[in-house]
Amino acid sequence: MSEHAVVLMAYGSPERLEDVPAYYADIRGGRPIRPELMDDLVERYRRLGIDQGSPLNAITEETRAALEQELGLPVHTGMRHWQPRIAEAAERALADGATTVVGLVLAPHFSSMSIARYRALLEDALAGRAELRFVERWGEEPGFIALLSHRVTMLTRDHGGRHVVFTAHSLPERILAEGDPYKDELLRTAELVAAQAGVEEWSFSFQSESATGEPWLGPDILDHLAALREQGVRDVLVCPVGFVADHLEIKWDLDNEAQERAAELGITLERIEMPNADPEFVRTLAVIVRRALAVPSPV
Ligand code: FEC
Repeated sequence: MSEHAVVLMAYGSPERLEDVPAYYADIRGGRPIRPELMDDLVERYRRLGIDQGSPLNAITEETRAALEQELGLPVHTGMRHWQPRIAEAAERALADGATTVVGLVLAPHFSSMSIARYRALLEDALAGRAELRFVERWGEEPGFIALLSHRVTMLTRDHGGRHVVFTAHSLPERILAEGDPYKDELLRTAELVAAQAGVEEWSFSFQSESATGEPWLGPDILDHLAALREQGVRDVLVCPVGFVADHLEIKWDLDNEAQERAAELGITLERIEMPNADPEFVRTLAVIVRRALAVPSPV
């Protein structure tokens, strides 16, 4: 029994190819899916090798276990679009006797279309049965900035003139008119990492937009690489700031699609390793949780 618990939330990923239709239906929230888009998604997961397991789910479990050990508190995984669901994680925390639950999403930047949805799922599941301390954003967390800037430094210091492209998942452009802070928060993280890594040549682009028929935030990385090439850039380091783990959007959209486009353009493209379950990253997550619980971090 523990009065404090953490619900650690992530996007979630299908474990087998047969799960892809149900997973995609969950993402679409019941809205129809064109058959060619479903076929395309199944094919991407097949080429990702999902039948050997989903990297995202495995890394999330590794992170959960390490965070639990670091904090000495129960940490339960809740997936937004797969199992275990956020509601199951909330029930487990309550069954453990938690009266205060910290909600932490493995995505650093707030958006009404992202973090707010995780929050609503957790709030509904807890239904007032425990106090919720929800972490809405952590994109400026010093440990996170230090981890990314260290990785950027290691991959730029011997590469004079290397251009760093920071990336994050795109969202429909309409969020800007709604005053959503997502884009500003992403740019702030990029600025902080670039400053700490001493990088002067950098830019920001979005990735992984969906074919939903409305405009999404850009520039998309595939177009951005072409624009950079026109400016004479030949050597690019990609630093994703809106994701923290290896998953489809990294292993497919960057390591296959963007890599292929870069090769066509004659650009050398490398990316930093994702934080995944790196002990330094887990310590940063622990700092965030302890702050939410107002327990001082050990020095
Ligand atoms: O490895 C995996 O299996 C899962 C990878 C994955 C991550 C992820 C993160 C984010 N998404 C965000 C927003 C949207 C919006 C839509 C949307 C659609 C998809 C589809 C797949 C998918 N997302 Fe995702 N996202 C991941 C996977 N995402 C698969 C459906 C096929 C496709 O469009 O390619 C559009 C929904 C709609 O159609 O209505 C919007 C945001 C993030 C980053 C924050 C987070 O991790 O929660 C924002 C990982």
